[in-house]
Amino acid sequence: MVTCNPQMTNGRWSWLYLFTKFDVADWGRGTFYFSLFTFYLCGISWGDLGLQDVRVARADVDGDGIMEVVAGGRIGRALAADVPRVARQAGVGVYRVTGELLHPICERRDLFVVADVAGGDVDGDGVDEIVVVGMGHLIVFDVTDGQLVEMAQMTLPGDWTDRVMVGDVDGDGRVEIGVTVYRIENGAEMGRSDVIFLQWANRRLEKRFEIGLEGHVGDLCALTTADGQHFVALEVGLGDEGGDLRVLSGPSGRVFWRGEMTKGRVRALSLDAQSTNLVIGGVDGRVWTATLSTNGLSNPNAVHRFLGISGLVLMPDQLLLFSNRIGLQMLRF
Ligand SMILES: [Ca+2]
Ligand SMILES: [Ca+2]
Ligand SMILES: [Ca+2]
Repeated sequence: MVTCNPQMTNGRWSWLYLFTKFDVADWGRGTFYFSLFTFYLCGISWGDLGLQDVRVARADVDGDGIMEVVAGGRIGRALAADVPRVARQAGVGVYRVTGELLHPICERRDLFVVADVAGGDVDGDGVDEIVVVGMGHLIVFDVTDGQLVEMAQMTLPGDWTDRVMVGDVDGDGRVEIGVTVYRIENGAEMGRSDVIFLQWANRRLEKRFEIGLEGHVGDLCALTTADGQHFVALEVGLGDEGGDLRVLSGPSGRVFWRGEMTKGRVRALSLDAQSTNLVIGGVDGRVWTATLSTNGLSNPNAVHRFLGISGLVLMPDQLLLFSNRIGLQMLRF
């Protein structure tokens, strides 16, 4: 059980950081360290990224083998859909996790829209880059001398670009950037998503392949089986209804596995994975885990209930959850 009081910092409401220790090695048995704990500590430390609707990812931006946290989101209040991109403000930052604190390494506050962030070694030099997507624009940032420096930018074939991932989904040993472009024709009930996969080649981003789906993609991430098969996992839904998880093969888009994973067709707008282990964040604040085997995904295992998840990221020994709806606090189990 977790209870937490909203807290006010610097005169504004902020979010809760939840740092949950668990043992990835125990995952297969569905056992998490934190499920064994009967006590918790609330409000241990404080911080404020100054962002709303925070999306998070992991990236080792200095190549020291330790993952940093990437966080991006809106600055200021939510604006109407017809407000142009250049009238908006957003930020992104890279943070070092030290104990239960996030320490900024570099931040930028001069972006227009950050709908989602991802991290990975886009150019294959052994150090991770940061990828940001929002309102039809994709930007790759390199961390150089403590600065987020723009390495590449691309205009996507549509403005409704909600999600981005970095991972090797075709098993060629190099990562792809996967980005969703959603479109709905005038008067149509159902829209369509194109997931466009890009790769760094000839010092620029080139389109490699595309997977088309009926419906809206809530989130996506790369996933592998223990025997080394590479897949992309994505949630598909429409409006408030979703939770349909699909595990697709790289370029072909062939469905390897498909199933309803949120116990009530709740949208899952946050997914993250490390190797075979998938975390699913529902819009109702529930979090599930599942493991990919050659038979597909295991039954979802409910691990936590939170309030209004905006983003989550699986770190080597922690699960970080972000929410707009609770004051900024850090929980340690
Ligand atoms: Ca690092
Ligand atoms: Ca790199
Ligand atoms: Ca690849």
